[in-house]
Amino acid sequence: MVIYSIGHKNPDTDSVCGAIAIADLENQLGNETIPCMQGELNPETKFVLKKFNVSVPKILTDGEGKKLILVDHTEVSQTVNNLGKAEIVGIIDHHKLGDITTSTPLEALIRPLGSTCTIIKQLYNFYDKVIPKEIAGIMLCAILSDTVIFKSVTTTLEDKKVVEELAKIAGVKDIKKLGMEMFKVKSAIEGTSIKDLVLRDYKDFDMNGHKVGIGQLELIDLSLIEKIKDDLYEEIKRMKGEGRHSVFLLLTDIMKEGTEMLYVTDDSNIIKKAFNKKPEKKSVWLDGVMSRKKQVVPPLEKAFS
Ligand SMILES: [Mn+2]
Repeated sequence: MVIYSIGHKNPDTDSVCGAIAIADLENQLGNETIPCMQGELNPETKFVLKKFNVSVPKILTDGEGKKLILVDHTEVSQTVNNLGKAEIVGIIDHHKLGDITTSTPLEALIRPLGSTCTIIKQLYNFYDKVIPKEIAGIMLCAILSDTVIFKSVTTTLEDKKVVEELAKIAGVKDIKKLGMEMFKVKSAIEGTSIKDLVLRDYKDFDMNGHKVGIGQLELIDLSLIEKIKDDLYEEIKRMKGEGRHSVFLLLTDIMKEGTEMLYVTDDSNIIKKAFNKKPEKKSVWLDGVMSRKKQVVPPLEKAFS
Protein backbone atom coordinates (compact mmCIF):
# COMPACT_ATOMS: atom_id res chain seq x y z
CA MET A 1 0.00 0.00 0.00
CA VAL A 2 1.27 3.43 -0.93
CA ILE A 3 2.59 5.70 1.82
CA TYR A 4 2.01 9.45 2.04
CA SER A 5 4.65 11.71 3.59
CA ILE A 6 3.22 14.90 4.97
CA GLY A 7 4.32 17.95 6.98
CA HIS A 8 2.33 20.13 9.35
CA LYS A 9 -0.59 22.47 8.71
CA ASN A 10 0.33 25.85 7.21
CA PRO A 11 3.22 24.16 5.46
CA ASP A 12 6.63 25.83 5.57
CA THR A 13 9.72 25.10 3.51
CA ASP A 14 11.09 22.44 5.87
CA SER A 15 7.81 20.53 6.10
CA VAL A 16 7.23 20.56 2.32
CA CYS A 17 10.82 19.86 1.25
CA GLY A 18 11.16 17.30 4.05
CA ALA A 19 8.10 15.44 2.78
CA ILE A 20 9.53 15.47 -0.75
CA ALA A 21 12.98 14.31 0.38
CA ILE A 22 11.76 11.51 2.65
CA ALA A 23 9.47 10.31 -0.16
CA ASP A 24 12.46 10.18 -2.52
CA LEU A 25 14.48 8.17 0.01
CA GLU A 26 11.59 5.77 0.73
CA ASN A 27 11.06 5.24 -3.00
CA GLN A 28 14.77 4.44 -3.37
CA LEU A 29 14.31 1.91 -0.56
CA GLY A 30 11.42 0.30 -2.44
CA ASN A 31 8.56 1.77 -0.39
CA GLU A 32 6.22 3.60 -2.74
CA THR A 33 5.73 7.03 -1.17
CA ILE A 34 3.96 10.16 -2.39
CA PRO A 35 4.88 13.54 -0.89
CA CYS A 36 1.93 15.68 0.17
CA MET A 37 1.19 18.89 2.05
CA GLN A 38 -1.76 20.18 4.06
CA GLY A 39 -2.21 23.52 2.33
CA GLU A 40 -0.98 25.88 -0.35
CA LEU A 41 2.71 26.76 -0.66
CA ASN A 42 3.94 29.94 1.00
CA PRO A 43 5.90 32.35 -1.25
CA GLU A 44 9.27 31.20 0.08
CA THR A 45 8.60 27.51 -0.58
CA LYS A 46 7.15 28.34 -4.01
CA PHE A 47 10.41 30.17 -4.81
CA VAL A 48 12.51 27.23 -3.59
CA LEU A 49 10.65 24.55 -5.58
CA LYS A 50 10.74 26.70 -8.71
CA LYS A 51 14.44 27.48 -8.30
CA PHE A 52 15.34 23.78 -8.24
CA ASN A 53 12.62 22.70 -10.62
CA VAL A 54 10.85 20.35 -8.22
CA SER A 55 7.15 19.67 -8.65
CA VAL A 56 4.61 20.89 -6.14
CA PRO A 57 3.24 18.15 -3.84
CA LYS A 58 -0.47 17.32 -3.83
CA ILE A 59 -2.68 18.57 -1.04
CA LEU A 60 -3.86 16.05 1.54
CA THR A 61 -5.91 17.08 4.56
CA ASP A 62 -7.59 13.82 5.59
CA GLY A 63 -5.67 10.79 6.83
CA GLU A 64 -8.54 8.29 6.85
CA GLY A 65 -7.43 4.88 5.57
CA LYS A 66 -3.95 6.11 4.68
CA LYS A 67 -0.44 5.10 5.63
CA LEU A 68 1.44 8.20 6.71
CA ILE A 69 4.93 9.40 7.43
CA LEU A 70 4.59 12.55 9.53
CA VAL A 71 7.23 15.16 8.81
CA ASP A 72 8.26 18.13 10.98
CA HIS A 73 5.51 17.70 13.61
CA THR A 74 4.13 15.37 16.29
CA GLU A 75 1.21 17.51 17.50
CA VAL A 76 -2.40 16.46 16.86
CA SER A 77 -3.33 20.13 16.37
CA GLN A 78 -0.87 20.37 13.47
CA THR A 79 -1.66 17.17 11.64
CA VAL A 80 -4.25 15.86 9.16
CA ASN A 81 -7.89 15.28 10.02
CA ASN A 82 -8.95 11.77 11.05
CA LEU A 83 -5.46 10.83 12.19
CA GLY A 84 -7.07 8.12 14.34
CA LYS A 85 -8.23 6.36 11.17
CA ALA A 86 -4.77 6.53 9.59
CA GLU A 87 -1.77 4.29 10.14
CA ILE A 88 1.34 6.23 11.09
CA VAL A 89 4.28 4.23 9.76
CA GLY A 90 6.93 6.88 10.36
CA ILE A 91 7.73 10.15 12.07
CA ILE A 92 10.66 12.41 11.31
CA ASP A 93 10.89 15.62 13.28
CA HIS A 94 13.06 18.08 15.18
CA HIS A 95 10.48 19.62 17.54
CA LYS A 96 9.62 18.71 21.09
CA LEU A 97 7.60 15.53 21.28
CA GLY A 98 3.91 16.31 20.87
CA ASP A 99 0.74 14.40 21.72
CA ILE A 100 0.45 12.06 18.75
CA THR A 101 0.29 8.37 19.68
CA THR A 102 0.07 5.26 17.52
CA SER A 103 -1.59 1.87 17.75
CA THR A 104 1.11 0.05 15.76
CA PRO A 105 4.91 0.03 15.92
CA LEU A 106 6.60 2.65 13.77
CA GLU A 107 9.89 4.10 12.63
CA ALA A 108 10.44 7.38 14.44
CA LEU A 109 13.43 9.64 14.30
CA ILE A 110 13.36 12.83 16.33
CA ARG A 111 16.58 14.75 16.80
CA PRO A 112 17.19 18.23 18.22
CA LEU A 113 18.76 19.61 15.03
CA GLY A 114 18.02 22.80 13.14
CA SER A 115 15.81 21.30 10.48
CA THR A 116 14.00 18.09 9.56
CA CYS A 117 15.97 18.09 6.33
CA THR A 118 19.25 17.83 8.28
CA ILE A 119 17.96 14.58 9.80
CA ILE A 120 16.81 13.32 6.39
CA LYS A 121 20.31 13.94 5.00
CA GLN A 122 21.66 11.75 7.81
CA LEU A 123 19.13 9.08 6.84
CA TYR A 124 20.32 9.14 3.23
CA ASN A 125 23.82 8.56 4.60
CA PHE A 126 22.58 5.79 6.90
CA TYR A 127 20.99 3.92 3.97
CA ASP A 128 23.88 4.82 1.68
CA LYS A 129 21.60 6.37 -0.97
CA VAL A 130 22.43 9.18 -3.37
CA ILE A 131 20.57 12.49 -3.07
CA PRO A 132 19.38 13.77 -6.44
CA LYS A 133 20.77 17.23 -7.25
CA GLU A 134 17.40 19.04 -7.16
CA ILE A 135 16.40 17.37 -3.88
CA ALA A 136 19.73 18.42 -2.34
CA GLY A 137 18.93 21.99 -3.44
CA ILE A 138 15.55 22.13 -1.72
CA MET A 139 16.86 20.40 1.41
CA LEU A 140 19.62 22.98 1.59
CA CYS A 141 17.03 25.78 1.38
CA ALA A 142 14.90 24.16 4.08
CA ILE A 143 17.84 24.12 6.49
CA LEU A 144 18.73 27.74 5.69
CA SER A 145 15.09 28.69 6.23
CA ASP A 146 14.62 26.89 9.55
CA THR A 147 17.97 28.06 10.96
CA VAL A 148 17.54 31.61 9.57
CA ILE A 149 20.83 31.22 7.69
CA PHE A 150 22.47 29.81 10.84
CA LYS A 151 21.47 32.82 12.98
CA SER A 152 18.87 30.95 15.00
CA VAL A 153 19.84 29.38 18.34
CA THR A 154 18.47 26.12 16.94
CA THR A 155 21.47 25.86 14.60
CA THR A 156 23.84 22.96 15.29
CA LEU A 157 27.26 22.08 13.90
CA GLU A 158 25.57 19.20 12.12
CA ASP A 159 23.29 21.61 10.23
CA LYS A 160 26.31 23.57 9.00
CA LYS A 161 28.13 20.42 7.96
CA VAL A 162 25.10 19.05 6.14
CA VAL A 163 24.54 22.37 4.34
CA GLU A 164 28.13 22.27 3.02
CA GLU A 165 27.58 18.76 1.70
CA LEU A 166 24.19 19.55 0.15
CA ALA A 167 25.57 22.71 -1.51
CA LYS A 168 28.23 20.59 -3.21
CA ILE A 169 25.63 18.14 -4.52
CA ALA A 170 23.27 20.91 -5.63
CA GLY A 171 26.03 22.97 -7.22
CA VAL A 172 25.31 26.00 -5.02
CA LYS A 173 28.43 28.19 -4.72
CA ASP A 174 27.23 31.03 -2.50
CA ILE A 175 25.08 29.72 0.37
CA LYS A 176 24.61 33.11 2.07
CA LYS A 177 23.45 34.70 -1.17
CA LEU A 178 20.87 31.96 -1.70
CA GLY A 179 19.70 32.39 1.89
CA MET A 180 19.25 36.15 1.51
CA GLU A 181 17.39 35.64 -1.78
CA MET A 182 14.97 33.36 0.08
CA PHE A 183 14.45 35.75 2.97
CA LYS A 184 13.81 38.60 0.55
CA VAL A 185 10.98 36.56 -0.94
CA LYS A 186 9.81 35.71 2.56
CA SER A 187 9.83 39.39 3.59
CA ALA A 188 7.70 40.52 0.67
CA ILE A 189 4.23 41.39 1.88
CA GLU A 190 2.75 43.08 -1.18
CA GLY A 191 -0.31 41.36 -2.53
CA THR A 192 -0.80 39.24 0.61
CA SER A 193 -3.86 39.79 2.76
CA ILE A 194 -3.43 40.57 6.46
CA LYS A 195 -5.07 37.26 7.34
CA ASP A 196 -2.67 35.32 5.11
CA LEU A 197 0.30 37.14 6.63
CA VAL A 198 -0.77 36.11 10.14
CA LEU A 199 -1.39 32.53 9.00
CA ARG A 200 1.76 32.27 6.89
CA ASP A 201 3.69 30.53 9.64
CA TYR A 202 1.08 29.98 12.31
CA LYS A 203 0.59 27.15 14.80
CA ASP A 204 -1.96 26.41 17.50
CA PHE A 205 -0.73 24.85 20.73
CA ASP A 206 -2.46 23.32 23.71
CA MET A 207 -0.84 24.82 26.79
CA ASN A 208 -2.17 23.26 29.96
CA GLY A 209 -5.68 23.17 28.53
CA HIS A 210 -5.48 26.62 26.95
CA LYS A 211 -5.58 27.09 23.21
CA VAL A 212 -2.69 29.35 22.28
CA GLY A 213 -1.90 30.51 18.75
CA ILE A 214 1.59 31.64 17.75
CA GLY A 215 2.38 33.06 14.33
CA GLN A 216 5.71 34.30 13.06
CA LEU A 217 6.89 36.57 10.27
CA GLU A 218 10.61 36.55 9.64
CA LEU A 219 11.59 39.80 8.00
CA ILE A 220 14.77 41.40 6.75
CA ASP A 221 13.60 44.71 8.20
CA LEU A 222 10.66 45.41 10.53
CA SER A 223 10.08 48.82 8.93
CA LEU A 224 8.60 46.84 6.02
CA ILE A 225 5.48 46.17 8.08
CA GLU A 226 5.29 49.33 10.18
CA LYS A 227 2.26 50.55 8.25
CA ILE A 228 0.24 47.35 8.68
CA LYS A 229 1.10 46.56 12.28
CA ASP A 230 -2.26 47.81 13.55
CA ASP A 231 -4.07 45.67 11.00
CA LEU A 232 -2.05 42.62 12.04
CA TYR A 233 -3.00 43.34 15.64
CA GLU A 234 -6.70 43.56 14.76
CA GLU A 235 -6.45 40.21 12.98
CA ILE A 236 -4.90 38.38 15.95
CA LYS A 237 -7.54 40.01 18.14
CA ARG A 238 -10.19 38.55 15.85
CA MET A 239 -8.53 35.12 16.00
CA LYS A 240 -8.42 35.23 19.78
CA GLY A 241 -12.19 35.72 19.66
CA GLU A 242 -12.50 32.28 18.05
CA GLY A 243 -11.91 30.63 21.42
CA ARG A 244 -8.23 31.07 22.09
CA HIS A 245 -6.73 32.12 25.39
CA SER A 246 -3.94 34.02 23.64
CA VAL A 247 -2.65 34.78 20.19
CA PHE A 248 0.93 35.91 19.69
CA LEU A 249 2.46 37.19 16.49
CA LEU A 250 6.25 37.20 16.36
CA LEU A 251 7.65 39.88 14.08
CA THR A 252 11.22 38.71 13.84
CA ASP A 253 13.94 41.00 12.51
CA ILE A 254 16.58 38.63 11.16
CA MET A 255 19.19 41.37 10.79
CA LYS A 256 18.67 42.91 14.26
CA GLU A 257 18.24 39.38 15.65
CA GLY A 258 15.25 40.03 17.85
CA THR A 259 11.47 39.84 17.84
CA GLU A 260 8.68 42.28 18.40
CA MET A 261 5.86 40.14 19.76
CA LEU A 262 2.30 41.41 19.26
CA TYR A 263 -0.08 39.83 21.70
CA VAL A 264 -3.74 39.50 22.64
CA THR A 265 -4.35 37.50 25.79
CA ASP A 266 -6.70 36.87 28.68
CA ASP A 267 -3.77 37.25 31.05
CA SER A 268 -0.79 39.46 30.23
CA ASN A 269 0.98 38.21 33.39
CA ILE A 270 1.80 35.16 31.27
CA ILE A 271 4.14 37.33 29.19
CA LYS A 272 5.84 38.78 32.22
CA LYS A 273 6.23 35.27 33.65
CA ALA A 274 7.53 33.76 30.43
CA PHE A 275 9.91 36.47 29.28
CA ASN A 276 10.60 38.40 32.48
CA LYS A 277 9.69 41.61 30.70
CA LYS A 278 6.77 43.94 31.26
CA PRO A 279 4.87 44.15 27.99
CA GLU A 280 3.64 47.39 26.51
CA LYS A 281 -0.02 47.68 25.65
CA LYS A 282 0.01 45.57 22.50
CA SER A 283 3.54 44.30 22.11
CA VAL A 284 6.87 43.51 23.70
CA TRP A 285 10.40 43.55 22.23
CA LEU A 286 12.30 40.33 22.87
CA ASP A 287 15.97 40.86 22.23
CA GLY A 288 17.82 37.90 20.72
CA VAL A 289 14.62 35.88 20.30
CA MET A 290 14.33 34.34 16.84
CA SER A 291 13.12 30.80 17.40
CA ARG A 292 9.49 30.06 18.26
CA LYS A 293 10.37 26.45 19.00
CA LYS A 294 13.26 27.10 21.40
CA GLN A 295 12.77 30.59 22.77
CA VAL A 296 9.02 31.19 22.75
CA VAL A 297 7.06 27.95 23.15
CA PRO A 298 9.05 26.52 26.13
CA PRO A 299 8.87 29.66 28.33
CA LEU A 300 5.19 30.14 27.50
CA GLU A 301 4.39 26.51 28.32
CA LYS A 302 6.20 26.93 31.61
CA ALA A 303 4.28 30.11 32.35
CA PHE A 304 0.98 28.35 31.63
CA SER A 305 1.79 25.30 33.77
MN1 LIG B 1 11.17 22.42 10.63
